[in-house]
Amino acid sequence: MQIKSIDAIEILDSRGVPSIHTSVVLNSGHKGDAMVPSGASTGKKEAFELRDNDERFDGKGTKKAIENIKNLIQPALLGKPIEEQEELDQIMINLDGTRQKKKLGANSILSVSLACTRAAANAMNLPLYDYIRILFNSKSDKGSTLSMPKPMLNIFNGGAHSNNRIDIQEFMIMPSDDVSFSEGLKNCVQVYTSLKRLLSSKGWSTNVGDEGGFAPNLDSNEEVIEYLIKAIKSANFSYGKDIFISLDCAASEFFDGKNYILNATDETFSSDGLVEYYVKLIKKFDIKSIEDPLHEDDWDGWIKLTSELNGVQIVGDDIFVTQRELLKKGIDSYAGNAILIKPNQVGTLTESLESIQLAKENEFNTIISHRSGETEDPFIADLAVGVDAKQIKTGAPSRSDRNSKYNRLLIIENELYPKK
Ligand code: 2PG
Ligand code: MG
Repeated sequence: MQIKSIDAIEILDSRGVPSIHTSVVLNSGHKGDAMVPSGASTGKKEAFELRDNDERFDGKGTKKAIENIKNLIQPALLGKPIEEQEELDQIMINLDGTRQKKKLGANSILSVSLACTRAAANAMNLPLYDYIRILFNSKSDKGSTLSMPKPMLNIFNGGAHSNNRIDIQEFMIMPSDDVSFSEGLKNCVQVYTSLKRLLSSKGWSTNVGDEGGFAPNLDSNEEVIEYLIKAIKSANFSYGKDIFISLDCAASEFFDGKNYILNATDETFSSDGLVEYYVKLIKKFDIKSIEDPLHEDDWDGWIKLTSELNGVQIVGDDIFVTQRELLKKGIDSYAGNAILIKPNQVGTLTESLESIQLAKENEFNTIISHRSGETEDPFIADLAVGVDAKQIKTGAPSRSDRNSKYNRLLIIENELYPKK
């Protein structure tokens, strides 16, 4: 089956910022579409998001990116076989020709890449997650079986995702491995509701940040964690047994070029000082996973923290930006032990799958992730299941841009393990 036409329009993401919806039509009549997300705390080496930089939408329009899809990508892909995801992605990579996909824009390329994946799955009458599994296994010795991921729910938003003074960007809860996806999600929703009640009873606002988590102006990172633990307990769960806490510090956002500045508590740390701060914090509160604890170029700090924390998941987001070469450097230098996978940081499905393969070959954990600016497209839910990622991070259980992923996972779980 071959590509007959590709069309794209400008749509809006969850922050009201323009994004792209792309649809691919095959000569068989089958179709596939995709929408792409956008980050706020972005890594410097991420693939490039092409924006119009004109008077519309504060310069954030996507008309140029859409023109590129119609006038440059479409002619290059017309008539190409849809089953050849790698070849399709490679054609776009070559057509762009730049390291960060600056010519066509990674937003254009990714929307076509993912729409092609969906069109192929539809044409083969396969669920998207199953088609992704086939693609993934065709290139990997480490074959994937389908599995439901453990959700990481960001129920308190700080940093660049809110306007409070809290420096750590994401305070997440995770259910235990012993329960099913739906049971774990239900338990986390109960904690989310219990946190809302608790904050409200203390007179705090329960308005939410970009990823659906609460965002009141608490005094410190520690105070947020204490609230989370209280919420877990008052929902009748055992902290450290039923529900765990993980953090995304997004430390590049509070690094001033020399030091790390925690605004909420008015503290300044060197890299070594921040490592010490984390070691204490993680031990005190039994934190299970920490993402971007140090800024993306602070490799020495990353290596130090990784060597000091045994048994804690240390996740690279801005430092690896879903790119193989950076992940390879992390693996070789013992910087971190897990990678966050965001397809729009690299720009094609094929390159995302390659990074996941490299992670798996080296026993790095893989967490599939949303962006803070999302759409209702649940592609990452199928991706997490198809590559057997074990973990997915997609915000609080609130707002449909986040719940579209959780809901898709509930549907997939019911397909894979139907309830009698
Ligand atoms: C992150 C993400 C998603 P953003 O840092 O992990 O939670 O945020 O999309 O703003 O980079
Ligand atoms: Mg992050």
